[in-house]
Amino acid sequence: MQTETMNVTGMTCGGCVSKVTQALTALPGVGHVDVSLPGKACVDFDEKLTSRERLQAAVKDAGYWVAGGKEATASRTKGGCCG
Ligand SMILES: [Cu+2]
Repeated sequence: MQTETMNVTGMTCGGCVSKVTQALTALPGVGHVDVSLPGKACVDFDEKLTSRERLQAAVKDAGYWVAGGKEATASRTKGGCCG
């Protein structure tokens, strides 16, 4: 198991936290997920089953961004659970 800490941008409330948590938990090989405001996600994952890139993609698919990721500077077209 590896632990990845990501800076997630775009989360504004508890609904966002659970959305990101669910998106990460749904990936194969992901164990404990701890997401907290304003934008931190700690993920335990099995590096044989998933990768950092997939974790970041899951966050992106949920409508958020990972700071330091490839597209961190791209403008957000969606995001948040409320908007
Ligand atoms: Cu929200």
